[in-house]
Amino acid sequence: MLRLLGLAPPAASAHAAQLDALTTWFTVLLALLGGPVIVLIFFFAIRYRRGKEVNRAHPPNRKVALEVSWSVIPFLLILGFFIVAARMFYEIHEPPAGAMPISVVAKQWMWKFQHPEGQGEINMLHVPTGQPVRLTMTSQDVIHSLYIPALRLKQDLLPRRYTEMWFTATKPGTYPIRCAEFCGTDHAVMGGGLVAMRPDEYARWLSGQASGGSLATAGAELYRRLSCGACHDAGAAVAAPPLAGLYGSRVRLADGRSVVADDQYLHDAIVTPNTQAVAGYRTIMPTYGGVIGEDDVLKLVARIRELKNVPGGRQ
Ligand code: HEC
Ligand SMILES: [Cu+2]
Repeated sequence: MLRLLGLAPPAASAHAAQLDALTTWFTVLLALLGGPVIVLIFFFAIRYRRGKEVNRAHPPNRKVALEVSWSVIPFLLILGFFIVAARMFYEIHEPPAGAMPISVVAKQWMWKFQHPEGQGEINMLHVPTGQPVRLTMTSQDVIHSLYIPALRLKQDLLPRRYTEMWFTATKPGTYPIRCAEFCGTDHAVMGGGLVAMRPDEYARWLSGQASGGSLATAGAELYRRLSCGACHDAGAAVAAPPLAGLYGSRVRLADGRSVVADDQYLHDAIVTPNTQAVAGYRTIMPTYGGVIGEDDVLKLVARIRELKNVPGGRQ
């Protein structure tokens, strides 16, 4: 209905359609509940205005059942909406297993998208329809916010933090992408497009794009170039924890905390190692924060994630 009235952008995901329905019906409910009150305010204001000859006696007139009903029924109706809305909220924060991972790095003033097979894009994001897509996002500089109105989705991208967002595009087409967080001089032109394509077209598009190998392959290459192995490989002269089997395991830190090695942990271990040194090691790992960009960190993280199942790794 919102779309028919021209009040909403096109809806290109199941979530968008659901959210529009929720908004529409909630508006209808509020109009039904609030409308009579407003009408009565005007009615009484005019009927009982000063100087008007009218019966102002106000005999007590209690109808308990009526009073209870007009409190309880709206309460239950609104509670129903709350439950539906809360379920949708959780759904959009739980990417399904097997969603296609795409990484996003924002910087003043562009979006860099990286497909799992390594194809990179600037400002345009091509995705297949009918396939859940999970975006892992971070920022190279200030806070940005990835806003795709046609998906009714918006999520901030924070420097040094990974945030996530997922969707399944349902309708092929090109939809605008905007930055929804003021981020500097050219914020207004920081945008782009989401191109939803039929899966066969997407496959054709993808195979026509240059790829430097998957993220993890690029990460392995970086690992070599930055000589991480000089400390971390078996038999290195320096004592550093082995990275095989690290992802998803529990790590005991020098300050006594015990944390799970997830993407964010690996990110921080590389960018600011001294904030979370591993127990039992000297803090000699170089800080890579100012040395490599967030897109390179994502590659290293992808590589270390891949080392999860290497035999002989830690538990
Ligand atoms: C000079 C030696 C050295 C180099 C080079 C080095 N590291 Fe480290 N790294 C360490 C040491 C020592 C630790 C454990 C102490 C700490 O956490 O600071 C560590 C910890 C880590 C951890 C956390 C490990 C765990 O068990 O939780 C990760 C992940 C990591 N390094 C990744 C890398 C990557 C990726 C590179 C290359 C970009 C790299 N390191 C380069 C010495 C090094
Ligand atoms: Cu921005």
